Amino acid sequence: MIITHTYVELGNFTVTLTVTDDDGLIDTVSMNITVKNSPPIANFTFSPLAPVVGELVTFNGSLSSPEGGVIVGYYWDFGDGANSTGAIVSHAYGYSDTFNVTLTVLDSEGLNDTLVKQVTVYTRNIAIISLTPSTSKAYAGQVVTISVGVRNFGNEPQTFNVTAYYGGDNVTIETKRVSLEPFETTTVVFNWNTSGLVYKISYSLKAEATILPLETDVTDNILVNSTVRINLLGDANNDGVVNIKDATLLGISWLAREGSPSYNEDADFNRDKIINIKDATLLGAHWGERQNQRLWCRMLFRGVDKIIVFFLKAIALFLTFRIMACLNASVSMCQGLRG
Ligand SMILES: [Ca+2]
Ligand SMILES: [Ca+2]
Ligand SMILES: [Ca+2]
Ligand SMILES: [Ca+2]
Repeated sequence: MIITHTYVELGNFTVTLTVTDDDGLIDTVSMNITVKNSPPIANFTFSPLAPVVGELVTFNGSLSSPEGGVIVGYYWDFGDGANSTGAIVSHAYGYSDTFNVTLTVLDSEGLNDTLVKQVTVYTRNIAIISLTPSTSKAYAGQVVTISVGVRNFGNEPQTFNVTAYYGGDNVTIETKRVSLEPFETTTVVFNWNTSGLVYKISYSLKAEATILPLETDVTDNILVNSTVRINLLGDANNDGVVNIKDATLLGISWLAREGSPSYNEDADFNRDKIINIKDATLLGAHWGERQNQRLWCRMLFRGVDKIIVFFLKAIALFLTFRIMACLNASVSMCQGLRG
């Protein structure tokens, strides 16, 4: 037969078992037992399991067991010099490291227990570290490549967007998805088509990485750097007009390749690193163009051209008729004289 009994007081007790059989015979056995307090068992969980710097971590010690009595105190040491009390507490770490978190529980019987767990706190920080265009002077229509250096300064992998912009109004060039391992650096290349941009204006370039939740440093996610000036195609001396001066510069650098002393990048209109007939053709195609020349102005000039040509043709036609009339008259006069 099995029975249970709960002692309500501490101390030494003698337990006696007496058994009687069906012949009426009896036997007895005694044992001493000591009733004493049991220490509590400390236990806790924390969330999130992989926190980042600045993130609030919740520690829950209510899983601890008093093993007799009740728990009357929870004492926390977060491992970074900070402390707290209470069954459920929160703490944010100010830097990245692996911390020993200690929970000590005290029960109503005056006994205690301690448990240590390690919490690794991560840094979340990505940054744009460089921004370099392929040229500082581009002809409208030229594709400028922009190399953007991106680094993960954090110790956890990250995937995020990087966008390149131009101009004060932040016109988007391209957005690209980037994945980086901890402390990895990469270069992202953007292609900027400058077609339709206004001449003689310097456009600033900007690259921006999306801000991650709880990112440590957000100021380094944006980099504004470098300006690219848009020039008039054919304007080798950058004076805003395509004329004989530009043709002269082209002639001076004729057949020069990049690296040679006579090579002039500004006369290499197609940017193929050699100055030749292709550049001369481009210069010819834009001959006479002016920077900032308004469209109505160009139309007007073209209109005036046509009117002048019309008048010249009319004058030529008139003179032709006059000459023919004169010739006819001369012929008639000669025939009259012969007659
Ligand atoms: Ca206890
Ligand atoms: Ca950052
Ligand atoms: Ca010029
Ligand atoms: Ca060329």
